[in-house]
Amino acid sequence: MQTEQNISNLNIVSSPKLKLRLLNHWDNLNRTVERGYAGFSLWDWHKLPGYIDKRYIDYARANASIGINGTVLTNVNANATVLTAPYLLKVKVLADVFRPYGIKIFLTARFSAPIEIGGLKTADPKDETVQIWWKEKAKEIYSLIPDFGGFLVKANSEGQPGPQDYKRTHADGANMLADAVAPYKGIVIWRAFVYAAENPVDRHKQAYDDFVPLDGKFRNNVMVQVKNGAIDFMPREPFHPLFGAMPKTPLMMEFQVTQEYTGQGTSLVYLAPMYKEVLESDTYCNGKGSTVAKVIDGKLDNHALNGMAGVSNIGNDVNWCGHPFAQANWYAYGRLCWDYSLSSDAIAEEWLRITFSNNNGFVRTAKNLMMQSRETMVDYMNPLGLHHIMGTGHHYGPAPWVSELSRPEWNPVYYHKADSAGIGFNRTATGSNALSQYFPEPRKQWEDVTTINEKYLLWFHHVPWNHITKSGRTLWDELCYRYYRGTENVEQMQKTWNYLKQFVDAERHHQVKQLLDIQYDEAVWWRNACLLYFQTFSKKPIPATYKQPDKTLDYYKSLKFPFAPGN
Ligand code: GCW
Repeated sequence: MQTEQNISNLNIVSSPKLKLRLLNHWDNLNRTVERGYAGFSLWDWHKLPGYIDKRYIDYARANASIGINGTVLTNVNANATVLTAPYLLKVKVLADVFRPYGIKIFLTARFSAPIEIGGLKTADPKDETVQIWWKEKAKEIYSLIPDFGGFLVKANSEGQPGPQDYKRTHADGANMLADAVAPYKGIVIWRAFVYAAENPVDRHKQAYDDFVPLDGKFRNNVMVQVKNGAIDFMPREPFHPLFGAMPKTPLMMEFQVTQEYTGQGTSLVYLAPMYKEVLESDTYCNGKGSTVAKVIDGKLDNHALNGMAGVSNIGNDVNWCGHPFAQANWYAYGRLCWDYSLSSDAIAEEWLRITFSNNNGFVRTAKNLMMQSRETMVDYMNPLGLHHIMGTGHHYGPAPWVSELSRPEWNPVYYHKADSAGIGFNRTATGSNALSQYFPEPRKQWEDVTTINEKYLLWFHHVPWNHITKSGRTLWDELCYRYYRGTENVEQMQKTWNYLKQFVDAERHHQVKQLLDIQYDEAVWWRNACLLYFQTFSKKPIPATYKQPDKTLDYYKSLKFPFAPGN
C-alpha cells in the first residue's frame, strides 16, 4: 500500500527461499555494541525482565515485515553471564514479546561457560561433566523458552575459547552442544571465522584448512556459518572458498549489515549490490551454475537446514540505524533472505517508495544514487582488490602504513605488500596459493593477470607498478584514476542529494546532507592518505591533471581517534 500499487486484485503467493533468516547482534550485556554505529544496544538488560520497552515490539514488527524469523541477541565475542538463571529470565521475556511475530531467539554460547559460571575445572567437550553441564543448561533454557532456536558459537578465534584449547576439533565442540539441544529440536550454528596468529599460513586459507577435513563429521543439527569472503567483510571480497567445498555440511551465509568496513556511521552505502555479487558468484562446485546462493539454500546437496545471518546495524538511535540510508541495508538484507533472486534495484525502489516518496522522478534519481554508492566506496577505499588497509582497532579511516601490530595478519602491510616492484598479495601458486582452494574455473580466471576481473587484481596478484591494465593505463595511474573517480562520485552524490531537496522533508534532507559532507571529507582522506603512502613505493607522480593532496603523509599518519564508536 505504501508503494501505491493497485490492491484490488491481490493474488500473490510468496514463500521464503531460506528457512533461517537471522540477525546477529554483536550486543554486549553492558549495552555497548561491537561495530555498532547506531547508539547503544536495544536490549535494556538491567530493567528486564520487569520493564518491556515498547521498542522490543516495534523491533519484532519491523523484522516480521521483511521476513526475518530469528535473532541472536548477544555478541559472538560472548559473555557467559547471559546463560545464568537471572539473565535467562530476561531472555524469556524477550522471547515472549517476539513470539507472536514469528521471531525465535538464539544466544551466543561462550565455550568456557562451564568453568566461568558452572564451577567446573574444564570445558573439554569430551569430558562427561562438561557434557552434562550443557545438557542441564539446555534443559533449563527450554523450560523457559520452549521454542529457543539454539546457540551461535565463535570458538578459537581472536581470543575466544574453544575445543582446540583441549586439542579437540571444531566438530567435537559443535557436536557436544548439538547433542545438548537436539532433544528440543535446537540447532548449533558454528562460525568458520577462525584464524590463528601462530599459524604462518595466509589467513585467507586458514578457515578452509580447518573446516574442509571436518565435512561430514558434524551432527545434523549443526550449521557452519561462513562469512561472505575469506578475510573479513571487506568492501569487496571474492566469495569464500568454503562455499561449495563442504557438500556434507549445511553452510549458512554471514553478511555484515553494520558498516564496519564500509563507511561506518557516516557513509551512504547501499549494500545489496555487494550481497548480490557474492550470492550470484559461481563456485562451479557442481559444474556451471553452482552459485553461492544455491550452495546455501541447500538444494545442491539436499540439506534440510539452510539460512543466512546478517550482523545487525540496529541500535537505540531514534531512527534505529543511525544514518537514514542505513535502514535500507537492514531492509535489503531481510528481503534477500526471503528471496535472494530479487534485484538490488527492485529492493532499493521499494525501500525508497515506502521511506521517502512515490514521486517517480525522485525514485529514479535516488535509486541511481543508492545503486552506485557501493562501487564509489570501493573506489575511494579499496580499489582493484586492495583490502584490510584501515585504521587499527576502530577500523575507521585509512592506515595502510601500519606494520607494528603483534599479530602479523592484523597489519595492513600484510595485505597490500607494496614494495618498489609493485603492490598486491600473490595468492597464486608462486605465492600463498590460496587460489588452490577454489574450483578450477574461478581459479583459472583469477590466476592469470590477463583474464582476471580487475576488481580482484591485487587480491590475488602482486603486480608491477608499470603493468598495463585493461584501460591502457599503468597500474599506478589506474590506482590514481580510481581513487579520484571515487571522490568525484561522492561529490556527484552531494549534488544529486541537493537536487532532491524538493522531494524530501527538511529534517531528513538536512541529516543526509550533513552526512554526505562528512563522507566527502572521508573519501578525500582515504584517497590522499593511500596514494601518498603507496607513492613512497611507486615513486611516481599523481598525474598533474588531478588536484594534488594538500596535506602530507605525516599529517595523515598522525591522526588519532581514541573514542571512535564500535571499538
Ligand atoms: O570483523 C571482525 C571485527 C570483530 C568481530 C570479528 C568477528 C565480533 O572487527 O569486531 O568480532 O570480525 O566476526 O568475529
